[in-house]
Amino acid sequence: MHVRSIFISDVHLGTRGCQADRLLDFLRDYESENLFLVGDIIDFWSMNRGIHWTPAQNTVVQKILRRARHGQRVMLIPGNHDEAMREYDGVSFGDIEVRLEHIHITADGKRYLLLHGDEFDQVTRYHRWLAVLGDVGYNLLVRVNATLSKLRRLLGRPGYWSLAGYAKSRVKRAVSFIFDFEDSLIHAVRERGLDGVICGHIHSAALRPVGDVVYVNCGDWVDSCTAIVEHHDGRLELVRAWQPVASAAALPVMAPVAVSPTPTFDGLQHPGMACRGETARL
Ligand SMILES: [Mn+2]
Repeated sequence: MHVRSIFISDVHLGTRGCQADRLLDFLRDYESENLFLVGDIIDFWSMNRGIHWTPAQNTVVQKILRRARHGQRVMLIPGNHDEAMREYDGVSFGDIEVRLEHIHITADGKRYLLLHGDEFDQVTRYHRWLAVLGDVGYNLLVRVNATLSKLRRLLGRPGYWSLAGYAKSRVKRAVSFIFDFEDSLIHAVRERGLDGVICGHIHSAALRPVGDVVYVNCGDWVDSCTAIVEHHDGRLELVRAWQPVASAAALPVMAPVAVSPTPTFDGLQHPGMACRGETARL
């Protein structure tokens, strides 16, 4: 299919979670005039801790470079996981433009603010250490908790500490975290008199009118495998390249969490599932 623009974010190349094969399928299916990479494309944060780079991930990079070489407009808007690129605002690398943000005008004349969005995430903005901690892993927390429980028993402390209960409270906080994020972006585009925002960061795809503006989130290629496309008439569409198997979908973990597009709480019946740390990276 040929579309006017493709918007993707949060590919997290260099991590085990990156679904490069799915992305390749998607890129094979969709040709476009514009390709906007809306942040966290290469995950330098996690590569500091070890690189997981597959042939498919290589191919993703090659395909993107190839598109740029063949006259498609390719723009990279750095996110927080590839923030090293932020120093190069306005610079073009070969055929790829780097911009901190950009205003995209759709074929029907609507003006959308393009940005990754982490600057609207109060956790990564003001508590970087907390975001990094959350990123390093909930698994560790779970292990610590197991040890603590043993200690509690050894010390004969009464009471039961429920991991499921704890996880549920985290989910509530995660959901309100997403609302806060969306609210502040909606507020920002309204203030700037734009028609909408296209962002990423929270790994929760959306395409939703909110009053007079449109909130659009590209989602991610770690869990939900989603992209936004703009058709030749300017209409935006949320494309789901792959539907994850029901409740095996991402469970929210530490504060800055990944929540599947429509958060389902079923998995919380099984506390063990909350140990999946792989999808907990924003
Ligand atoms: Mn991010």
